Amino acid sequence: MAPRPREVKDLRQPRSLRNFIDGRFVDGGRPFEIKNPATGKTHAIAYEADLSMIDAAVAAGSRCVDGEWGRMPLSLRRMLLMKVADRIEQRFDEFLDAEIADTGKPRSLATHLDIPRGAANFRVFADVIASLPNEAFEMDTPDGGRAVNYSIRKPLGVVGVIAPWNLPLLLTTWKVAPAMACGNAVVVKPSEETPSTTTLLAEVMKEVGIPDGAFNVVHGFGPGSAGEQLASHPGIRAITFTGETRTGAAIMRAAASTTKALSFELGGKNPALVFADCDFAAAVAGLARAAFLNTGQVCLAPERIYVERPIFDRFVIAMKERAEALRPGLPDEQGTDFGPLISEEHRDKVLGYYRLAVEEGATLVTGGGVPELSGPAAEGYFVEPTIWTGLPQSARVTREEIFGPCCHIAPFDSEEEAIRLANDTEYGLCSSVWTRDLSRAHRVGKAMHVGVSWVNCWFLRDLRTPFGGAKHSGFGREGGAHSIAFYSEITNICMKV
Ligand code: NAD
Ligand code: 6OD
Repeated sequence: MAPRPREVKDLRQPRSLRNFIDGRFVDGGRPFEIKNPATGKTHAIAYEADLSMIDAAVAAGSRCVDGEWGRMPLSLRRMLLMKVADRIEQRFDEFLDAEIADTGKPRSLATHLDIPRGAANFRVFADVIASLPNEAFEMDTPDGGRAVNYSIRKPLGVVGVIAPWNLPLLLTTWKVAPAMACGNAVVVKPSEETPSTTTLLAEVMKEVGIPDGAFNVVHGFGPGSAGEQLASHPGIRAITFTGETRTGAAIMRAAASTTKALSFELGGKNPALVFADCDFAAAVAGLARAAFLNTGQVCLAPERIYVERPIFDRFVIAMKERAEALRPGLPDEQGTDFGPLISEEHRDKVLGYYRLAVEEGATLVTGGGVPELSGPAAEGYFVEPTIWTGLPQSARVTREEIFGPCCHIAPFDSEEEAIRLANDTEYGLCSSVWTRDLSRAHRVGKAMHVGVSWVNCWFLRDLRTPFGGAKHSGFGREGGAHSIAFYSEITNICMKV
């Protein structure tokens, strides 16, 4: 793709990110700063919604589901969602600038991943909702007659969307699009670290004519703030959440007394299994990308890589070369392909694991510290891509989710051992198996106790397929018809004929 011309922005004034309620940006709320993690500089101010704003957003959503949005003919609703996708693409550079300012990620990454998926999510679910069949069963009745059962889908009501910071637009729209396709209203709480693209999305909703109240944005934090207030709100019928497993547990507790439907995409400690018969170059390229993309801040990243012993040493050296070739820097600098972590706090956490790995007896293959950078990036939250070997399966570094650009590589001697090691975790989000043997690929892929089991690839999938985690990585599946099942209320109509 040809580079897009860049407008020069006046960044002396931080942007103001207000709450969006009932089709309007509203004043008020406690201000908090949003920093660009590549420089540590404040680039925006968001306003924490108070309880009265949350109440207003839920009430607006509820009116809209009972009124214009919930009753809108499907063809019109579908067309509006397509327009949202078109408008994201028309304002592509603004979404890009906003996402980069919040996350510090390389422009090339957000150009190819985050923003296109934001638009694609709306197109996919506009199509899915229009093409999904309803169930129907014809039956005999006790009096010798017949009855026909058929199911119809209705909106649940107001859905709370609580989003994380790692892929902000991608993960928010992954939930907003199917929820709205089903005729629900949404109240979205973006992460307090990355509220910009969700706020921009509110402008888009208004511009394309989404009815007031169908899409609301409330800014804030988790406990005692907008996140908890949404989770416990009696007017909200469902919470869809992506984030840490611990946060999921807190949301369950907050949501319990109002018996909400919940869909959770949580943390992971994902294994990759590399067999000696794999396409070696493809496995190295695929797993280096998987481990370090988005500075390792992808829930699907393989933090545990198991390699069959005959190719173990060669694999470790090849991964080391890949890690050392990554260039950290500002998002727009020539050659930057490795961004910062999201915050100083998260950097402290990741560096804590870097120290712990050494204390636990790891052999440091590469990285383990902070890169030396000059200029504005010197104040950014960068760490080095890091690889370890030599840790036991019981080490905290090989059991706990780090969510940084790091992986531990260990050898295995048999297929059975590889499967056992891979499944020896409390998480179950995804896995990847690298082999040329199709029978083994199927056997091992099936043996993985995960929601998504990749073979010779990673982060690749048709958006109509089920996505979600097993064990502590979540519950419920989203994607295609699975999303529609979660975001709709199904009524069976049984008609005696
Ligand atoms: P997080 O759990 O800290 O925060 C996620 C969201 O929850 C934020 O909007 C936050 O404000 C809100 N929140 C926090 N505490 C809350 C509470 N008590 N009640 C209600 N809301 C609350 O997660 P994060 O740090 O933003 O993201 C990183 C985590 O997300 C990692 O664990 C990663 O694995 C996980 N993740 C999972 C997936 C997936 O698909 N399974 C995708 C992306 C990220
Ligand atoms: O691609 C998706 O739809 C998805 N939910 C990805 C999750 C990535 C985690 O960081």
